[in-house]
Amino acid sequence: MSQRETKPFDYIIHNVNIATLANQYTNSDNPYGVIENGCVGVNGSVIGYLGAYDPELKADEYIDGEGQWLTPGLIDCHTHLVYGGNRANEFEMRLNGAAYEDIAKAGGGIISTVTATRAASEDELFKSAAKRLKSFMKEGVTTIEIKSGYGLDTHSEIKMLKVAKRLQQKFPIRVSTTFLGAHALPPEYKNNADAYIDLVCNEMIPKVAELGLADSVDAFCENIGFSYEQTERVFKAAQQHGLPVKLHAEQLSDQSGAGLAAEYQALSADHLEYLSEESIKKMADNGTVAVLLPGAFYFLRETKLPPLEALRKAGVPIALASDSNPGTSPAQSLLLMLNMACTLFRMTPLEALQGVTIHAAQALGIERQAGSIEIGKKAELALWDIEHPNQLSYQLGGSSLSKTFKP
Ligand code: DI6
Ligand code: FE
Repeated sequence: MSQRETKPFDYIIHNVNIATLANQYTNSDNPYGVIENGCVGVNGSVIGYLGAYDPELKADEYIDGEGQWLTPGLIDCHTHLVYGGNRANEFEMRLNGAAYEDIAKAGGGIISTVTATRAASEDELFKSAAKRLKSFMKEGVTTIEIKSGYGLDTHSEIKMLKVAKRLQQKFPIRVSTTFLGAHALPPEYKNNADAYIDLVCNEMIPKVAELGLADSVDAFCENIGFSYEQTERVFKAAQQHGLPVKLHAEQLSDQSGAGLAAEYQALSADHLEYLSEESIKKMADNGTVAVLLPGAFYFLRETKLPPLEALRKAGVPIALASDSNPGTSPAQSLLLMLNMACTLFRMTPLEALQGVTIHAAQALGIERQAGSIEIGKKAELALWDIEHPNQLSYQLGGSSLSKTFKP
């Protein structure tokens, strides 16, 4: 008590129901780890008190939660938020009969966004990404991962990552940056993918690491992306530069990419519709998070479901993300992804919420700071005008966010 009296909290949020999603508070009777009519005390940027309201608690500011619900701030752990142009025209093409792979092979798809991204200035990229970012923030997102991957030359990849860093400076949000140079083959390396991977490994990764522009390295392992061997070369280069890896894996076919990623202690393997039992086991053994992306599944009208039951059985943590990108998931809503994960994948509302909080934090390697409400973690919180947190998955559009707290 004496410590509290001498050093009051910066602020206290009281009269709130708290869905902590923290292991220490969850059990089978209380799966969301709820503290009813609870109170959170924050010092600096850190949660210093969590529990019942105690009139002895002193603070500079008292915030009345009016009986609303407090959750961890939401985390979108897989986005391509920064890019030039949009691909509404290709959306229309697909509705007139063309397949995603046909469009990619015809030089459209990712490459058309590469052309627009290369042509755009840093300011232009910032402006268009900021618009999308605001839309995510209106729904309680306090951490967002942003990948490069539409520059595909050293200068343009760095330009994208700098824009992502600038978004973090200009908005009250945590941005985790990912270098995705091995996203697609740029036109100047047509039929020479190995030479492009040389460039990624020998020039881009060292440069990005030296400039401190990336928190991790990703690749697109797919028959229209990069092979298993090429992906492994990217992982080795990342490892040499001390950067953790993650992977776009098994989105359109099984390339054993998720298993490879797990062998490199990847933070996450993402997409996973075509994931095999063998790779699931490797993910479970190595603590690699499965990131499911219902937006891309929906937008491509994919029919092969990710193996949810097998992932559950193996105890692989499952995260959910928007994959916000101009080609396969032009999403600007993370809450919508919760609903899609429930309706399309049959995830439960609890799993969906864990997927954008505690499991998403693990997918970004920030689980010691964010993802649940616990003493010692950062006060990155969202306050909702709802009757129960399951409503976040239930609602189809709209946002019940009252406020976010972000240091
Ligand atoms: N998989 C995807 O769904 C996106 N990237 C990837 O590797 C698609 C990116 C795009 O089409 O622009
Ligand atoms: Fe993606």
